[in-house]
Amino acid sequence: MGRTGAAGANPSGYPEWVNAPAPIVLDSDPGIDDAVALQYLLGTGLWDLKAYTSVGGNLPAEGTYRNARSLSRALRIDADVPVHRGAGRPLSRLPYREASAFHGPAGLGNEDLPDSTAAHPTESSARALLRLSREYEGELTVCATGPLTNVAIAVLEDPGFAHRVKKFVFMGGAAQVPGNITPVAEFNIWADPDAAEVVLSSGIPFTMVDLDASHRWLFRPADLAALEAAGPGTALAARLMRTYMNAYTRHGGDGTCPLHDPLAVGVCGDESFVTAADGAVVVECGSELTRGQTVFVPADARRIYYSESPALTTRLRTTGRVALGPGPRDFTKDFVTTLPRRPATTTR
Ligand SMILES: [Ca+2]
Repeated sequence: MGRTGAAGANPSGYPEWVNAPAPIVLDSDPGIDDAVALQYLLGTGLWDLKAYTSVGGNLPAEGTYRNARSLSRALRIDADVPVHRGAGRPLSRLPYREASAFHGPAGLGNEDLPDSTAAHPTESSARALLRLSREYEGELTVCATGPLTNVAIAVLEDPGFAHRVKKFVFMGGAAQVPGNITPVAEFNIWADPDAAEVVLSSGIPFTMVDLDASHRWLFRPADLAALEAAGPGTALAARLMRTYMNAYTRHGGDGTCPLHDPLAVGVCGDESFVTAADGAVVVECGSELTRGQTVFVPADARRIYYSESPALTTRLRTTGRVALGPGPRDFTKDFVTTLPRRPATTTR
């Protein structure tokens, strides 16, 4: 499978292999910000996208699969990158509740994009993740921008998955700030908290790109104007972002919107878009009141918290990187300048 990043001359002068795009899977529930996250990923030129695995979340699984296929066509990767159908429901909860208030009735604003003509793979999203973790053992980055159901199924089916993945970056959770679906829970984690706990206790080398960081990298009217001025290749992204900004405004926003899912993709390549710390994240699965809350326990605080609980003391040894705010590198600027490098087409 060929590289899917931006092609062209290597300006660094280094041999091609020095900057060879690295294997990645994007696991996603498109979704407006998932859609622009895919375009951003392709625009960076950093990645060789091995599969686009869909998962239910913003819509039921059939809807996100359909949207993932049409986005792969719009970005002209459908001949090279397989799109897989994801889990139909959370691990042990009622079906996903759609988020049409933010993403529009079919998940992509008012767009009606044509379907890809690619064959439908029989392999599920979780199976594709498992296979690719073996084919690219120690090299594969997995980026998740929806509920963690597919990733959890992969872990449950083969716990070795967690140790074959080089890096797992996901958009979800709220470490030290309020939630966005309940006072304490972020949507992706709330949608399937049991899956999130399976993944975050698995030993997978994770980075949590949470609301602490994503609510700080905002997309503003001037950024929308820049996308609109960048030509037909970003017209789809501009329409989607306009819809998304309007939804945030209707829900009490100030005319800006966060770049949740693109930020997770950005952090796959460069952690300096966020400020992060080491620590454990434990997901609340037992309570209806605090369902999906992500309790962040800093690595250097583990000795003082929960010392009376052997089970929690053991659980807290499983740590990763947790975003606590924006980093020194300007993500919004990188997002706006990167998207035009990978034009999308909406023609039938
Ligand atoms: Ca998403």
